[in-house]
Amino acid sequence: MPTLKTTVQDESGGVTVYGLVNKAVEDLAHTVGGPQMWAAIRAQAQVDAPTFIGMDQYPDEVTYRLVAAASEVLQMPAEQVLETFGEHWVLYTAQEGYGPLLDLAGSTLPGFLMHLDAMHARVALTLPELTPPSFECTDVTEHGLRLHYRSARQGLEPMVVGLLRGLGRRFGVEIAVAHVERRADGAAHDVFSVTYG
Ligand code: 1MF
Repeated sequence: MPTLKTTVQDESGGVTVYGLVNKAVEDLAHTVGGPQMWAAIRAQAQVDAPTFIGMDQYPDEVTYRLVAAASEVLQMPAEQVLETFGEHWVLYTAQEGYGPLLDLAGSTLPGFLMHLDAMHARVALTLPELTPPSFECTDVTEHGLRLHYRSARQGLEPMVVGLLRGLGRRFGVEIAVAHVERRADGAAHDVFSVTYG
């Protein structure tokens, strides 16, 4: 018998995400418009719980609903919500006790990006249900690299742009990002050309 839960899981491809991600969305809503903004987004997304537990897992579908709701409430494209969220994630996790984890991954933008898969592997040791994306760097020079993004999740490419902007701020470098190959257009995976300096 199809319960609500199975329906939700079917729609999200069975993928779940740690509540920390939804808490970061909540934190961003508070930053942008205070508790009223979060209440409006939560209502639009039909999320009943007032908040999330960081170490609990939720269907991805809840997060996608929050992004769609934020897009409605803020009258801004979902792509822009995702990009803003990616940038906020870097700031938020640094504030929420994951600064040392981020420090460990590297002290320069290219160094950090080259260690991202190792960082996720480290997190996954204690959080086996983590579904981390993979970020592979090729064509690395002093001024740029190609970032190959592979994920079990779909539609989050704008978030990668935001993550890169957040990292640019973290490391105090100017960055430019171009999305040069798209899985949505039939490419094997998404590729970003990143320049920095
Ligand atoms: O599957 C997951 O639950 C999951 C959660 C977060 C998978 C990945 C991530 C992090 N990632 C989000 C975008 C994913 C897009 C995709 O799936 O295609 C961002 C990765 C990232 C990129 C650039 C710079 C920093 C990044 O992340 C740093 C990071 C990654 C994971 C955590 C913290 C910082 C993390 C820590 C604890 C977690 C979950 C994730 O769970 C908790 C939380 C509280 C208590 C116990 C466990």
